[in-house]
Amino acid sequence: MTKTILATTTALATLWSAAAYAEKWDMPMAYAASNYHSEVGAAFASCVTEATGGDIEIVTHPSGSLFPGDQIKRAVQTGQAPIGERLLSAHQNENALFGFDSIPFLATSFDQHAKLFEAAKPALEELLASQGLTYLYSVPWPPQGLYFNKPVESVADMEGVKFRSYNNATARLAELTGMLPVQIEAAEISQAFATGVAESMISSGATGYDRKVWESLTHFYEVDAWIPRNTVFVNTAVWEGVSDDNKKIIQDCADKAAVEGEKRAKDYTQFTLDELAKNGMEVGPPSEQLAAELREIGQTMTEEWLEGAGETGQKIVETYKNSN
Ligand code: PCA
Repeated sequence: MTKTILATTTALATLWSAAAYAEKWDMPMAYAASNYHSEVGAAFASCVTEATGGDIEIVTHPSGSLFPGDQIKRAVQTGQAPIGERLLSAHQNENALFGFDSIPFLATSFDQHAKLFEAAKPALEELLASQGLTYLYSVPWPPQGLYFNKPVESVADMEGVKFRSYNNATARLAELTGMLPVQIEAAEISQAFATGVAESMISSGATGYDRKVWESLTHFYEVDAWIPRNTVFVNTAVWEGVSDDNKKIIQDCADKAAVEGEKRAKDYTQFTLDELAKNGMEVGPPSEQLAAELREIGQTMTEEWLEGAGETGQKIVETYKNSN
């Protein structure tokens, strides 16, 4: 009898202490569950849950189901969610540095982009830290091209077109080409195109594929304007409460996710462009005229960014250029 009571008490105590230390981290993500960003996030979550022995269980919520994309950063900053993934270039209004990955024609291949990211990473981590966020990992999107519901040979053809934007650079691009920008999260774009709220966008083949945009759009021009990233960050106060051992485990899982994510981005690029074509879209390079006109607009946007990002921004671009 005494033995049973003792055993039960010990079991309860063990359970109790396990419960006291086990934490569940809900992780909001903005993009389709089938997209590689979300799959890599889910693998990262399992990695952490398993390797911490359940001390920290991360549960991902893709498709903007917990918080829509434009609320994720604030949710993590305010502790409503401990961790999350966000396209940081959408927060360029807070600080121009967040837009380092959306400067037209600065880094248009994955290799160039990796060097640009390398140059920007320390400043980005510092900026996040100043906002109470700790950087964990980030993953690139494929190169950005232009989608339309008609053939477009020049910037003049873009006049008055309703354009779906996802960050400051995309909105500015619309303004400079005479289009009408409307900011819409990726989770909402199929509907926006179907109802005519938007008729065009700049994005990757990946997002066009994820959202089956061939149901409304007809042309994809491989402009390769830039390569933006999604970043996973954790609330710094939450992070400080994590044991050193678990911090190391989480960082290792994050490092793996970054490597896997980049590989998946590369694999997904051609696959999704092929799928757009298979589903009836015209996929190809822009006309020479369109490419030249876009380059000129890109020049203006680059100058504007450099002005906004000040010395830190200039240093990033300089370091990047020297690394090529
Ligand atoms: N897809 C995301 C951002 C960049 C991309 O390729 C989107 O369109 O929202």
